[in-house]
Amino acid sequence: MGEPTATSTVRTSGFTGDTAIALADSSGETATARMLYVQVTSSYRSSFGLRTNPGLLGDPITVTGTLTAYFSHPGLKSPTAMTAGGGTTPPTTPTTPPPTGSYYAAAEGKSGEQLKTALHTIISRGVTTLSYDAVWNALKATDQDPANANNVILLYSGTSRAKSLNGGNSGNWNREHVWAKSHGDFGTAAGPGTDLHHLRPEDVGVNSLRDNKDFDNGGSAVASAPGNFTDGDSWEPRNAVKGDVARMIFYMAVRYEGGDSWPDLEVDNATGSGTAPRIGRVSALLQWNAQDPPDAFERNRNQIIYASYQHNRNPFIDHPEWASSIFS
Ligand SMILES: [Ca+2]
Ligand SMILES: [Ca+2]
Repeated sequence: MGEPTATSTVRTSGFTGDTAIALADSSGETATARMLYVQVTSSYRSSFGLRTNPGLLGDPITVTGTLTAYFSHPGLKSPTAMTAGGGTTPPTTPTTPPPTGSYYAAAEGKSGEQLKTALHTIISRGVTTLSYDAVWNALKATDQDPANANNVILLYSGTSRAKSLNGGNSGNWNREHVWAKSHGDFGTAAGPGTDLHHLRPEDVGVNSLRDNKDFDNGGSAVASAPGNFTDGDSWEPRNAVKGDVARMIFYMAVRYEGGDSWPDLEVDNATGSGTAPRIGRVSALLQWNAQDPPDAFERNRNQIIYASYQHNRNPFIDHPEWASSIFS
């Protein structure tokens, strides 16, 4: 499609470099949100760089590699192969069927607001709520380091830290509310403030840096949590948990619809909404949901919460495609 120059800017003529190209499923695509930005490493530049080969614009190309963020946009860096011509079929991401076949039966065939309503009913039925104190031990199970059963993985910093170091002091980990509790002011009584689907272990210092900021791309690098960025009113988590964060926020917006005296939590497309029961920015969250699909760790924690604690699921981990149906 052209030469990406920024998150939402792709140059389609007058190419100035050979280092990056933007791909799309069809040569008529104009929306950068439906493009993949690919880094062209030095060995491929003479063959595929657009400054050297402007005539390749619109031609099919097959690129092999691992999806990651590039220009803060869904992308692929350090490709392991680039060849001219299209593949026979696009690589498909294996979709994991929900472990409980009937759990989502009432949502089947629905979309948009109807889907949201159906999912709200499904995930609000038969829920066990935890005390805030019980959250400590639950997180030691849901977020256990797969490589070390004595540790938990901290959400933003990615650090593996001893379960026994839970607490409120420097060097401890504590209970991060991914949906910041001031956004709706729901506190830590049994309810949204103790809902394991958005609670994660985090370093005390990193937790206070994230504070109650909304989520969005951009800002300065966070020295104590590599890969995270922040500015005055937003936080960008590291790439490996961008989708996790988005799906936790989407869950909260569907789970809490104003019943049981809790606020109606909703996503919006802003940052800095203060104490309103809102969190943004939905455009970044949808992008993150697409670029960081659920992995084994995230699916495992959803299953543990369902089987052992709350008995409800995060539908967006089982069906990440539902996010755009409801929130686009
Ligand atoms: Ca992830
Ligand atoms: Ca809601």
